[in-house]
Amino acid sequence: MKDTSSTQISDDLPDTQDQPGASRRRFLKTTGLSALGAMLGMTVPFERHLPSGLVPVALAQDTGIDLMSGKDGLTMLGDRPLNAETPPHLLDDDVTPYKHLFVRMNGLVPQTALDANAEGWTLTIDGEVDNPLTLTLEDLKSKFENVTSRLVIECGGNGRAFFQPGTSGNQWTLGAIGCPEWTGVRLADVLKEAGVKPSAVYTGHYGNDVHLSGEEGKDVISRGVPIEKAMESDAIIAWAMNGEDLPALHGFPLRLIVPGYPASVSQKYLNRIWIRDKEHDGAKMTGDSYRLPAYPVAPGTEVPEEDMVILTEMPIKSIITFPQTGASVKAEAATEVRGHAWCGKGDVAAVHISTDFGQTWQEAKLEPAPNRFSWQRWRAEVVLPQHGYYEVWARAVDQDGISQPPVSPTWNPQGYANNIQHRIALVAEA
Ligand SMILES: Nc1nc2c(c(=O)[nH]1)N[C@H]1C(S)=C(S)[C@@H](COP(=O)(O)O)O[C@H]1N2
Ligand SMILES: [Mo]
Repeated sequence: MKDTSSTQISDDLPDTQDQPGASRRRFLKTTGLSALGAMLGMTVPFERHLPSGLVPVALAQDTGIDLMSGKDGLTMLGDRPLNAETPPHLLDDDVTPYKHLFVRMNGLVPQTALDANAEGWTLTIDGEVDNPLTLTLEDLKSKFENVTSRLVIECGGNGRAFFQPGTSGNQWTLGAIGCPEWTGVRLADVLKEAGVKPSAVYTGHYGNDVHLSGEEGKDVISRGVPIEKAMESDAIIAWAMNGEDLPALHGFPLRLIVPGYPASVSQKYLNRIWIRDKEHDGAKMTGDSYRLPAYPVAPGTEVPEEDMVILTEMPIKSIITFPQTGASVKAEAATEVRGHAWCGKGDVAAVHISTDFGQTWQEAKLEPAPNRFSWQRWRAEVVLPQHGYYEVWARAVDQDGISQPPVSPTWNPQGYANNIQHRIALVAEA
């Protein structure tokens, strides 16, 4: 696995444009040195000695430290933008609490969110609709049925670290995933109120987070989904997570949750949904971003852009959340193993586990989902026959009989949708 300690690149492309060094250089080129002083609000006497490529600490939103203060046990992948994942054993809760929810920022947390200031916030629905809408939070809360559901968000790049050869972007292992409880209104209800025209093809989502370059009005990320997906009843426009206002890191005051798809479509800091008459072409919607080759390719292949297709449904997947990998258990005694399973198509069909490196499998007990697109709890009892080293492997199966591979699935240039089986180590004591 690659060294992740200095990962600062985007989850999207080897797009140097999004690296701090590049933005700093562009910043110097386009705005001149005195702008740095203006941004810091004071003169910078040794400005000429600031090495090119180094972002001044005061501008780096290294408030990363402060921003992470309510988080517990997450692994930092980078602080500009802020990215952190959760070790599997901290994802044991049925409903992921704030402290254990991964963070994926493509840009900087907007000031409105840092200040928890929703005053005057509106959500605009425009484009291919009969009645464009501009809704306040109050409008949303009062004019549409309120719904609460547990919905998985999983980064499209979760599992990227396991691909060989490695692909660029955040080296997520297993923990860019969570299943909090969201409260809001159905996206479909709001779109119906706006009156979607027959010409509608795609949604385009916008938020007010700040581009790493600091350039105003430059979109950080603007993705969308086919209009048919948006009109399903599962997607919600949420203002609360686990019964409280959305936290700054997770989209205050409003975000989309479009379950089943990579979480990049679940726009945080949501202020506009533009209904398009063609596939949306916003930031990180085109090129290689969140796209897979249309056909299987050999690892390391360069794939022409026109052969890349948008990643939609996330594959079947599971994690083992208990015991923690490396734990000691008693040989010849029943040991509980448990975790969660989820699938971009909806419900999971089954979970199997193995303690003999995949020679034999036993079926785990799988609980029904409280609602579609929640993850599902599974449990199994294993008996390890004698003292020694074991591994527990877990594999979930989807409604079509498709399961998780024991090694990374088909390689793709940006390292998306890796649903390799999760394995933990167990030591059985006599
Ligand atoms: N406005 C905005 N929305 C965004 C992003 C972002 O950078 N800005 N990142 C997306 C990506 S790539 C992911 S994986 C999820 C992460 O959600 P979380 O940080 O709440 O866990 O938010 C999505 N929505
Ligand atoms: Mo993501």
